[in-house]
This record gives sequence, C-alpha cells and structure tokens, in this order.
Amino acid sequence: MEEIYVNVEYEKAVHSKSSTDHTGPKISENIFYRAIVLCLGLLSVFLLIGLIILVVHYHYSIRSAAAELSTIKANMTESFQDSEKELSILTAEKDQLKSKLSSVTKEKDQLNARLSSLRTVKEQLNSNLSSLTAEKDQLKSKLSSVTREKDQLNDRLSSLTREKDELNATLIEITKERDRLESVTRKHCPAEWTIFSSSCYFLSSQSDSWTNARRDCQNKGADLVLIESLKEQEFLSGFTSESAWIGLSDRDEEGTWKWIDGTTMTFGYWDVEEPNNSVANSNDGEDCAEIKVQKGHKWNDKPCNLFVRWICEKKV
Ligand code: MAN
Ligand code: CA
Repeated sequence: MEEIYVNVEYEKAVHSKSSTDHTGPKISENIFYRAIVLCLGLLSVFLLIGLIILVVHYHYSIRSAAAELSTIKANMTESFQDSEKELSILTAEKDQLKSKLSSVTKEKDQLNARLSSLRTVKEQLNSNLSSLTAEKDQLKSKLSSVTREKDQLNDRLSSLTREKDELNATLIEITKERDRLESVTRKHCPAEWTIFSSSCYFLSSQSDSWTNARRDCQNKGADLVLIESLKEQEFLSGFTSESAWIGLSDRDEEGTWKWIDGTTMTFGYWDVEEPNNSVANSNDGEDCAEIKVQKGHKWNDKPCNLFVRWICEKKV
C-alpha cells in the first residue's frame, strides 16, 4: 500500500513536471490514450457479444443434442426391448432345437445300433449265401456227373434190351425148332391122338356122362384133360369144335373146383357168370366142367349126368 502511494506520488510528480514543461504533446497523448481505451472498450464489447452468441449457440446445441440423445435413447430402449424379445424367442427356439437335437441324437444312436446289427445280419447272410452257393455248385457238378452216369446206364439198358430181344427171338426160334425136332424124332402119339407140347389129346366121337367119360379115358391109359395154361387152352380151342367134358369138378365140396389129379384149380377160363351151379336142369346143381364151344370155348359147369363129348389127355 505504501508502494502504491509511492508510485502515485511519482506519477503526480512526473505529470506535474511534464505539464509545466510541454502543453501541446500532452493533449495529443491524451487523445491517443482515449482512442486506445475506446478501442479496448469496443473490443471488449465485441468479445462480450461474441461470448454471448457462443453461450446462446452452445445452449441451443446442448438442448438439441439432449433431444437427439433422448430420441436415440428411446430408440435404443425400443430396439433393446425388441432385441430382448427376439432374444427370448431365440432362446426358446434354441431350447427347442436343443431338445430336438438330443432326440435326433438319440434316434441317430438307435439307428447306428440298428445299422450295426443289420450289418452283422448282412455278414451272416453273406456267409450263408456263399456256403449255399458252394453247396449248389457241388450239387450241380454231382447232378451233371449223375446225369452222365444215367445217360450211360440208359445207353447200356437200351443196348441190353436190344440184346435181350434178339436173344428172346433166338430162343423162340430154337424152341420151335426143338419142338419140331422132338415131335419128329422122339415123341409120338397113338393114332387118332394129337400131340401138343408133351401131351397127347383125344376127342371122343360119342357123348356120355362125366363119370363114363372119365372111365373111357382111363381105359385108354389116359384121364380127362387137365388145362394148366392159356397156351394149352388155346390149343384145345382149336382142337375141338364140339363142347366136351374136362377133368374139373366140385363134386367133393361145392364151390371148390379141383382137377382130377387132386390139385386145386389155379388157371381158370370160365364164361361170364360161370360157374353158377344152375338148377335149371338138375336139382343137384352143376358139379362138372365142360369147354362150351357156343361160348367161345369158355368153361361152364353142368350137371355131371348130362351127355357131352369129352377130351382125354396123356403124357407122351
Ligand atoms: C344155361 C346156363 C348155364 C347152365 C346151362 C345148363 O346155359 O345157365 O350156366 O350150365 O344152362 O344147361
Ligand atoms: Ca353152369
């Protein structure tokens, strides 16, 4: 404070000295200072106005920025809410997908297990198939060899059949020749007797009862004929053109037909519905057999006392 007073005193001294010394420059100095002060005052005013304008401008920009910020905030809040909603939807979707994924995984595991069991089955089937194929091939080759064998056997059979037929034909020829030679050389039948095979046959010229007929044959060293084969029957069919007694009867037991040598009848040549033991001509029925020419030389049973021709037979 003391210092300030000192300066003021100094200033007074200076001023008072200069004003007493130079009056003209003093005035112009004064104007100059005033101009400077004026300029400084104007500058200050301009600065103040500029400052005010800046403040106002700043105030308005702050407000618009605040408004913009609140709009942005509202938008962001909205978009945040949307995002939240979306997030919850996505979370739900994610959960569904998770559960789906786990069920699909389970399914996949099951399918994998099924696939591996199917693979095992396929392998078994493949091995079965290959063994069956091998078996089939073996059977095929066996079949073809058996077929070859069969063909060979068939060939052999047909050649043997041919041989047999040839041998049969030869046998027939030889038999015929033998029969012819036998009849010519060794075997002879008495006059009025006919030879067939190894027997001589005689057809009576008269008719009589079966018993008398048999007696006549026995008197000739023979007996009533015994027919033992179709060959013999066929010979007799050609031999007689008259019905004639043969050595067959069921006199011992009705229905049991026996030849006169006591043997049971095996070869038969009965007419249809014969023997019928008819009582049309005799109350005793029919116990003796005849060759009946009217019936194609088939046999018929007849009452033994009726009169018919007869055929005797004796061995050569
Ligand atoms: C008919 C048939 C024969 C029977 C004779 C008797 O021809 O009934 O069965 O033997 O008569 O004469
Ligand atoms: Ca009869």
